[in-house]
Amino acid sequence: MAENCGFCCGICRICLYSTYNCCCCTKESAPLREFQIICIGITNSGKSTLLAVLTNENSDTVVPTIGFNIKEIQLPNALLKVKELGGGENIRSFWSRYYDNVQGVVFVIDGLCTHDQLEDTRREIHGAIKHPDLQTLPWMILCNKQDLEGASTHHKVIEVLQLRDVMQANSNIIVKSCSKINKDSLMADFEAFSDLLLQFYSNSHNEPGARV
Ligand SMILES: Nc1nc2c(ncn2[C@@H]2O[C@H](COP(=O)(O)OP(=O)(O)O)[C@@H](O)[C@H]2O)c(=O)[nH]1
Ligand SMILES: [Mg+2]
Repeated sequence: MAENCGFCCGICRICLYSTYNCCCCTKESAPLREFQIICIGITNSGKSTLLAVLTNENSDTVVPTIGFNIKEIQLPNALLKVKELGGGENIRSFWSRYYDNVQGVVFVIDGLCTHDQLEDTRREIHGAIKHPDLQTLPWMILCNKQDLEGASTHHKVIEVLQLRDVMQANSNIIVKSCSKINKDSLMADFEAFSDLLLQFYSNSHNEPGARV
C-alpha cells in the first residue's frame, strides 16, 4: 500500500513538472548568432550617426570618432558587434590593423560629398574591398544622406565609384541607399545584411579560421 502511494506520488510529480515546463515556457531560446563587423568610410559620411540611430541613441549629439567606437546592433536573427573606425585622412592608413577576425564590412558613403571626398572614397573603398582579409567577406555599402536634395542614389554611386567589377568578383556585396531619418528602412538594410552573414557562415568553409 505504502509502495503504491509512493509510486503514485512520483508519477504525479513528473506530470506536474512536465505541465509546469510546458505552461511556463522555461526552455531558453538559443542565443543569437554574433558577428564581428567593421564600419568604415571617410569622415563625415555618417557612420556614427547611423549606428546611433540603430541603437536608439540621440543621433544629434554624436561627436567625431577618435580611434574607434563600438556598438552592438540587436537584430531579430543576429547580434552585430560593430567597430566603427575613424575616417580621418591620418587614421585611414591604420584601418587594415583592424581587419583581423572581421566577419563582415559596412562601408558608409556620403551621398552628397564633394568631388575631392568622392575621390578619397573611391581610393579607400577599392583599397579595402581588394584587401586579402576583406575581399571574400560579406559587405554592405550604404549610400547615406538620401534625405538631402541632390544626394546620389546607390545606383549612381556604383557607377561613379566603378564598383561593378568588384561586385562581380564578390557576390556577397549588397548596396543600399539610406538616411538617418528613416530608421525602419535602415533597420531593414541591416536585417538583409544579417541574413547575408547567416547564409554566408552557414557554410563552415567560410568561418574565419577556415579561410585560407
Ligand atoms: N541630412 C543628413 N545628415 C546626416 C546623415 N547622416 C549623418 N549626417 C550628418 O553628417 C555629419 C557627420 O556625421 P557622423 O556620424 O559624425 O559621420 P562619421 O564621421 O562618418 O562618423 C553629422 O552632422 C550628421 O548629423 C543623414 O542621413 N542625413
Ligand atoms: Mg564617427
